[in-house]
Amino acid sequence: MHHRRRRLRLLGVVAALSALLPTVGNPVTAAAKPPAPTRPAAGPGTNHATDDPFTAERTSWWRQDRFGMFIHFGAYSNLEGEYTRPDGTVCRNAEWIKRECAIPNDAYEKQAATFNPADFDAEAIVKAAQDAGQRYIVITAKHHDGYAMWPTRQNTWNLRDHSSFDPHRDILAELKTAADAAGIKLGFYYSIWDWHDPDFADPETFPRYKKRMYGQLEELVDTYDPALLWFDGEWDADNPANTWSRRDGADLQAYLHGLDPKLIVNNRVGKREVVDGDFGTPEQEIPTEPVDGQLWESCMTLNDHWGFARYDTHWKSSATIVRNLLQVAARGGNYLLNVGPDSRGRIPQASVDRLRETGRWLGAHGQGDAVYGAGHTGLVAEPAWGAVSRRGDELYASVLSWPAPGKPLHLTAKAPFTVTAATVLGSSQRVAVTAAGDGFDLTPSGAATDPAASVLRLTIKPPPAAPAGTGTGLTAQSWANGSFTGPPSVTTVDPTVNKSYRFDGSPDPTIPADHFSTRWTGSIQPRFDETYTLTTVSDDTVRLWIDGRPVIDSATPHGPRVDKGTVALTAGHRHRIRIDYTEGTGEAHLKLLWSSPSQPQQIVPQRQLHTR
Ligand code: H79
Repeated sequence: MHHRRRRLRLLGVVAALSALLPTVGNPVTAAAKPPAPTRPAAGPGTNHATDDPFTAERTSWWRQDRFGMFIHFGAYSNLEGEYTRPDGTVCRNAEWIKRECAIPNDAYEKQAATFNPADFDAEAIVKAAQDAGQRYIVITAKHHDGYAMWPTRQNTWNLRDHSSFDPHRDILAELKTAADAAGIKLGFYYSIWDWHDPDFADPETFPRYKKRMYGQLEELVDTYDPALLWFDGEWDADNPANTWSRRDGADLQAYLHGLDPKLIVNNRVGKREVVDGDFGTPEQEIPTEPVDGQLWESCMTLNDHWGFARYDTHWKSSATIVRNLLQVAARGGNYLLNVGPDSRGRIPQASVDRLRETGRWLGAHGQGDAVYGAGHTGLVAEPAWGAVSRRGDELYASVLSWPAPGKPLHLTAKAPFTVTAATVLGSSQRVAVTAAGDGFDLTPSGAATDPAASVLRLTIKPPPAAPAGTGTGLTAQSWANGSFTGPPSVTTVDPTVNKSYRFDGSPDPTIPADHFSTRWTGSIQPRFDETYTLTTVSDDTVRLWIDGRPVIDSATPHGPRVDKGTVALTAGHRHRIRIDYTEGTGEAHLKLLWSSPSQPQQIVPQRQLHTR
C-alpha cells in the first residue's frame, strides 16, 4: 500500500496549495489516478480467509481499543429531525427522514442545497472523542440517502457539489488529519442501500450502481486510508428495492481485500452471517454473553436518534454509558457510541458533556484498565452485581450494585485459580477474599468509589499452562466428491482450520468449488487442564470427534452456522482429533475455534495441532 500513503501526503500538499490558490481544483481530482488494484485471487484452490481476526495483528488495535465514536452526519442533519410539509404539518425523523416522511426527491435535494456545516470542527470532534476515552471514530461517509460527505468523483450528490458549504473544504480529510494527530483511528460508514442513485433498484441497472459504489469505496480507501469500513443497508428492502446478495457481499469483500488487506470490515458487508466480514454488529443492544465465532461491536445512540434531532433530549446518563462499556468489554466486545452533529456540524453540548463524564470515569484511578486491552474471561461466571474482565493476570470486577456494609460479593470460579491481592481502585479500603462455595466471596471494607461503577482489581495466580506446542498443523485429505469416496485427491499439512472458500474457492486447484469433502486428522494439544468448548463455523456440514468421541455432529447441510461441543482436555496431552467436512453447492466455510476458562476464543493455532 505504499503508493497510497505517498498519495495521501501529496494530497496534503495539494490541499495546502489550494488553500492559498482557491482556483486550484479539488484535491481529489487533482491527484494522479492510482494503479488499478491487484485482482484478488479467486477460483478453485483459493481460501478467502484473511487471518484469524481474534488474534491477527491486523485487528489488534481494534480489539484493544474497545470504545469508539460513531458519527451520523449527512444531508438529513440539515433538517435537524423535522420536515415541514407544504401543507404546514410537521413530520419527525432523523437520518431516515426522507423515507419515513416521504419527502419527494426534489424537495430533499432542495433542502440539501442549503446544507452548510460551516462550524464542523474536526479538532473539536476528535477532542470530544479523546476526552471520552474513545480511541476510534467511524463517520457516515454515505448514509441511505446516498449523499456523499466527501467530494466524490462518481456523482454530484455530495457535500462539495450539492450544498452551501465551502467547496474547498473536505470534512473527511479534516477529520483524518485531526484523528491522525491525536492517534485516533478513523473509519467510514457506507450504506449499500441507496435511495438516491437512479440505478440502484433495478437489477438491470444495478451493475452501473455497483460500479459507482466500488469507485466511491476506492476513493475513500485511496484518499483517506481508513482503518475500517462499516457497511450498512445490506438487508432485503423495498422502496427502493434492495437486491444485495451474499454473492455481492463476497465480491465486495474480495475487492476490499485487494484494495487494502489491512482493512477491518463489519459483517454488513455481506448479510450479517457469522462468516461475513470481521465482526458482528448488534445494534442498540448488548449481547447477554460473548458471541460465538466472531468479534463483535455493539453500536448505540446517546439519545433516541442517530442523526441530529433537535427535540430529542432523551439522553443516556454517563453512568449508563460507563456500565454499558464495562459490560461490553467483559463480554469481549467493542462499544461504538453515536453522536449526531447539527446542521452547522456541531456535536450537541449534551453529548459532549456525557462523553466528558465517561472519559473522566475511565481516566480516574486507572479504571480504564478494566476496558482497554481487557476482555472476556471464562475463569468466572458473570455476576449479577457487575461485570468482570481480564487483562493479563488481573481480573477487573466492576461493581454496579455495591453491597451493604459487611456483605460479600460472590464470584463463581469456573477453573481453579487463586487471588493473591485485591484492592478497590481509587480507595485504600481492604477487600477480604475468602473461599466460599463454588468460588470466592469478596468483602470490601468501605463504600463505593463512584455511583456509576467501582472497580475491584484482583491479582490472580492463573491455572498453570503447559508450554506452547511445536505442532505444524493437521493432516488434511480432500476429495473431489462430497462423500470422502475413493482415494483423496490431495493430502497436505494444514496449519489451521480457517477456511472461507466462499462461492468460488476450494481446497486445491484440482478440486472444483462444489461437491468436495475434507477430512482433517491428527491431534490437538491444549495448554490447560480444563473443559474446552470446541466451536465450528461451517457451511455445508461438519462432524468432529475427539479421542474417537463425537463432539460436534452437524451433518444436515446448512448455510453459515455455529456449532459447539464441550470436552475435558488434559494440558500438554495430544488428543486425537478428526473433522469430516463436506461442501455441496453454494458457499463453503469451515473454521475450528476453541475456548476454555483460561483460553479466550480463537482459531486453534498451528502450534497446538499435530499431523498425527
Ligand atoms: O445508521 C443507523 C440507522 O439509520 C441504521 N443503522 C444504524 C447504524 C438502521 N437501519 N435500520 N435500522 C437502523 C433499524 C430499522 C428501523 C426501522 Fe425505522 C423501523 C426502519 C423503519 C421502521 C427507524 C424507525 C427508522 C425509521 C423509522
